[in-house]
Amino acid sequence: MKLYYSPGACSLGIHVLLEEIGKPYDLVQTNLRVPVPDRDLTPINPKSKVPTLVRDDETVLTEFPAIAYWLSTTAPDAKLFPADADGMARTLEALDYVVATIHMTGFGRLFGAMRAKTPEEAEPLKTLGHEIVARGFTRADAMLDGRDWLVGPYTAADSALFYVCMWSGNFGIELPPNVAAHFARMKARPAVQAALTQEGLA
Ligand SMILES: N[C@@H](CCC(=O)N[C@@H](CS)C(=O)NCC(=O)O)C(=O)O
Repeated sequence: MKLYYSPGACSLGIHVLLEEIGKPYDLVQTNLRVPVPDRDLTPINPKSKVPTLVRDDETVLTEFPAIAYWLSTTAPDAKLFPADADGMARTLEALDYVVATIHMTGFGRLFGAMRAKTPEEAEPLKTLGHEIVARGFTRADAMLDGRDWLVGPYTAADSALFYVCMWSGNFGIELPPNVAAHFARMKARPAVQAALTQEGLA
């Protein structure tokens, strides 16, 4: 197995899951600053995004929730998704909320603002991006009320929340208390420490 990643990008969440599983895998660092046609990732994944997982049979799997689900079903001992239908659905529900809403619609706008050519272009992206992220973290905070992990047991959804928490500091976003405590719990996990060290972020 081979994970294409960029240090500190959303691929960090999948990197954490690979460490939790503990099976051998290789890391291939890709530079997302290179324009898509010239990116070394483009021939492997035409979407040219990380995370990209190349499996042992050389087939390529993309999209965070799909990779997380496949990893969890092929490594059931790591218990990254609960085995029961409701637990599975709740994990996907939380995971997709983090990836599709907090990351893509919230932080996506904040990253877009960084690439904007004028302040007029950047400002509305920043305003709406901050609003969506704040709402997302508030929702995650409510989900974490009285529990350590998003859906009860530790799941793949927690690794997704971890990578958006990593980004919050870059944008001066203060995490609400339950999310901040979750972030601290994540950073204490050996799998997270290993992934951060390997990505040069420790
Ligand atoms: N929906 C995708 C999002 C992946 C994504 O947006 N990855 C970013 C890094 S965090 C990326 O590769 N961006 C490069 C680009 O858009 O050119 C997923 O779930 O994996």
